[in-house]
Amino acid sequence: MRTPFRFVTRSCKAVHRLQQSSFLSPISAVSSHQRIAVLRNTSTYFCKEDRSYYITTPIFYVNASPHLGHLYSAVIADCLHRYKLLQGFNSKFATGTDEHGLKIQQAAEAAGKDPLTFCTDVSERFKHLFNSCNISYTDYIRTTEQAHCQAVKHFWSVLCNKGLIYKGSYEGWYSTQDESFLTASQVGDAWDSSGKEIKVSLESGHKVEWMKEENYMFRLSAFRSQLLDWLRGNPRAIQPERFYQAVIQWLQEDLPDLSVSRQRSRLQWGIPVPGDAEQTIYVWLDALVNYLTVAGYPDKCSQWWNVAHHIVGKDILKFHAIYWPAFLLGAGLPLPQTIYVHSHWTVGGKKMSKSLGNVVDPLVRSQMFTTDGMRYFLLRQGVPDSDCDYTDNKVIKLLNAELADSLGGLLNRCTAPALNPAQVYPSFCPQSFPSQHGGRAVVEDYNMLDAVKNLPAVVEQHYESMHVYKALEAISACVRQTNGFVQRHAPWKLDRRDSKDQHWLDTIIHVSLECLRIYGTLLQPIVPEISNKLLSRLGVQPGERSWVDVNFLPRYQGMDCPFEGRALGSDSGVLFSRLETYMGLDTFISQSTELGLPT
Ligand code: ME8
Repeated sequence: MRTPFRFVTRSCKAVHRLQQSSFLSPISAVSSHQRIAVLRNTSTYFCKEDRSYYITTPIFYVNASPHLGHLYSAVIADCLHRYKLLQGFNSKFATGTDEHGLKIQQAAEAAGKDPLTFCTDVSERFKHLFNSCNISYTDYIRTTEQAHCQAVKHFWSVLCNKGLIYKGSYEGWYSTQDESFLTASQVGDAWDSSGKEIKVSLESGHKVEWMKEENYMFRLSAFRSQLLDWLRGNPRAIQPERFYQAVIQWLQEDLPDLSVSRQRSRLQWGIPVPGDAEQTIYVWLDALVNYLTVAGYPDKCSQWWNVAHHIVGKDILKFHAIYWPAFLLGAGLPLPQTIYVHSHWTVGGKKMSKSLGNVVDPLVRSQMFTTDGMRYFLLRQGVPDSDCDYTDNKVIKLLNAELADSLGGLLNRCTAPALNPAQVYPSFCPQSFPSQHGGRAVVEDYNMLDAVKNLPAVVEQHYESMHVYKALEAISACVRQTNGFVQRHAPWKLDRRDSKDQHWLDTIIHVSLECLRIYGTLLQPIVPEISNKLLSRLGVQPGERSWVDVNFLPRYQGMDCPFEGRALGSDSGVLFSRLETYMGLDTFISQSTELGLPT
């Protein structure tokens, strides 16, 4: 769903004054919880009913601890949620854990724990990771909660009453690791570690087993043309485009009815089929309904359900783009607005997985590189269309170049007492930087102004299509241009005793601070702590940080600038400390263990 920016701006302006007067708190670093509260309050001033937004991550299996890939999905969703709040939307953001099914039943058995205790332990680990990384979810759902079990039972009964579920028998391949039924064409040969021939899923590489069971089937085959109609009528429903095409392709192939239950004798850890205690509801049907549970289903849920957007990894596209919409069509409910699909993080070219032993622990990395550092890295390097290989060295190089040197260096230069002894947002002098050429500015400076002026629209477009890396690329290019501007005019060489030089010096700093204000505002969804530090240092109040405040350099257009002449905020140290490459990972992990940090 694209939001017309002009509409947002106008609808927000009327209440903007209200917000300004309600945020007169002194400028100091604002805690992340306070900031989210401010954003929320801000939204309620100018939120209309129809400006709701609902974003979800997959709910994660609790068979193992979270890894970097899980954090990646959560960071993307958090970024879109924060961005929507900045735009004045009333945004709901759900994440959580998927706790039923054979895979979890077996993992709990292997751990020698009762399933619920096992699920609670691992679910808490996910929650702890997300809280530590400033994932500002509004809802954390666990599929073992009562409200969810009721919602699933209700959903099942609706499908049943519509004649879409029938008792049948399934004979075919099943992957417990993927909790997925597979057709013969989706299965291939492989050898396990002992050299024994096994069958595996061609897509995931996980082992499959032949099963033959009496169970309930869903009439999936009846939905092929409705699904194709939906997709053809909504070409942006699945993004990026290559995944949309993949789903269209799948829908041209075989689409057999889907088994939606397992025999209770095999699977006890799940929700019983209403009216048949011998069967347990298939874990994917159970799990997908979580998105409705959070929206309020089976009670009134349209406020959220009509504006739902899912973030998913490419491994679970089929479940979200075929099974889920078919279930929803069957239940007579609207389909999600967008399914944003992302690719995988690999290590040494292989998908991170516990069985391969190549998982990257996101908690350890966010302690090493800071939470914002990790968030920035994941969103700057993660490309939805293709897999991305993770190394610590890439993180160090990127963060040193873009956060420490480029952005941090710019802030430091423009606020250092040597260049800015009065510690204010200095005045802009139109004669030094006139809108017609003729002052001291050169053509590259005008190009920079154009780029920064257009930046919010560019960033908005990329955030809307989940190409966050492109938004960050654009911001980073502008930061480099602003550094070039300062370097080119070397304000430290100007003579303060000469009034023209003094005006030009002030103008250079004013323009650079304006650039920084725009970068800080646009970066809030990505690096909330760094942005807060930056904006606080510039003296930008919490109520002056939303999307309506990204009007760049009003003095250049002959308008007033509310920041001109204002005292800067206090200096709370470097924006982002350079990371040292000598800090070896092994050393860090052993230190964390000694300190009792969870690894
Ligand atoms: O599939 N790179 O849960 P799950 C990027 N419970 N993202 C990754 C990743 C990687 N290497 N590995 C995992 C399930 N992910 C079901 C979902 S939803 C109703 C039920 C992310 O714990 C990515 O989002 O296996 C992927 O789709 C999800 O974690 C799978 O998590």
